[in-house]
Amino acid sequence: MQKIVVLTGAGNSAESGLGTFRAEGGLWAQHRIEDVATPEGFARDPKLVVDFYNARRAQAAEAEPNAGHLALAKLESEFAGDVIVITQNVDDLHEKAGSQKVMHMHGALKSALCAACAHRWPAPLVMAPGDSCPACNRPAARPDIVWFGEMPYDMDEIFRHLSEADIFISIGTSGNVYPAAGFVAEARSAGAETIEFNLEPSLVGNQFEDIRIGSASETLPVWVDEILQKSRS
Ligand code: BV8
Repeated sequence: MQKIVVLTGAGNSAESGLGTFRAEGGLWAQHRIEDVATPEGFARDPKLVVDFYNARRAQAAEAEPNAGHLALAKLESEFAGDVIVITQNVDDLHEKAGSQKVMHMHGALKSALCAACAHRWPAPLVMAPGDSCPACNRPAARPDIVWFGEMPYDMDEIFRHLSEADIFISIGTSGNVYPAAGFVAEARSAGAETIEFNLEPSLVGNQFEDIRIGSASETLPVWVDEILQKSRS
């Protein structure tokens, strides 16, 4: 059974109105990474961090999936083999588009995490520092987001998928952040065909066999139809 492994980044959600990180005026331009996406930043100023994610949670709640998300959902439902989406994004646009097999390696805005007992529950739209955990009652609730220096989720399962990939595609990510930026090397060593979809080559663009330049909402639907056509012939 053919397996397609998909990695998505902020560029996949850009056309749904959600800011990317490194474009000028992007999320990191308004805040320093160290202040809003590290455990140290959270310890230093929990309100700044919780409010940063409250704003993004509210924005994501209003956002609609774009043609790129819908193409990936169509691929999963119509492709004869297996399609796994591994996303660096913390929005739920893949799920809103109908994708079922989605792995949020950097966490999710819709989830809350207890720093004391590791319980997870659906995050309220607005979180506040010191919210108590519904399981252990301690005031240790935090956004269920993987910050810099923290271990991304489900890495063992992700590396297994990469070792089994026949095709690996990476969409809308700049290749700045590891371990996600290292996935193409893993997939290549497993013999997968590798394709990057971006407005411009990423920092690891030279590791891909093929690159489709353009907006994901345009390049992805074209590629998905090609793949579905090929798998039917
Ligand atoms: C870990 C959640 C190990 C937060 C995120 C040196 C010092 C310290 C650390 C490190 C270091 N070197 C490496 C590291 C590790 C560090 C890292 O990689 N740092 C970088 C900055 C150098 N990584 C980590 O810390 C990771 N953990 O390594 O743990 C470990 C080992 C043992 C024990 C414990 C731990 C954890 C990283 C996760 C951080 N959290 N997100 C949040 O969302 O607020 S990362 C954050 O940036 C996003 O989640 C996203 O994943 C990531 C990358 O951003 P992109 O998605 O690529 O977005 P970007 O804006 O950069 O690019 C957008 C792209 O889209 C562009 O290429 C653009 O051209 C394209 N585009 C735009 N529009 C479109 C488009 N493409 C197509 N169509 C369009 N329309």
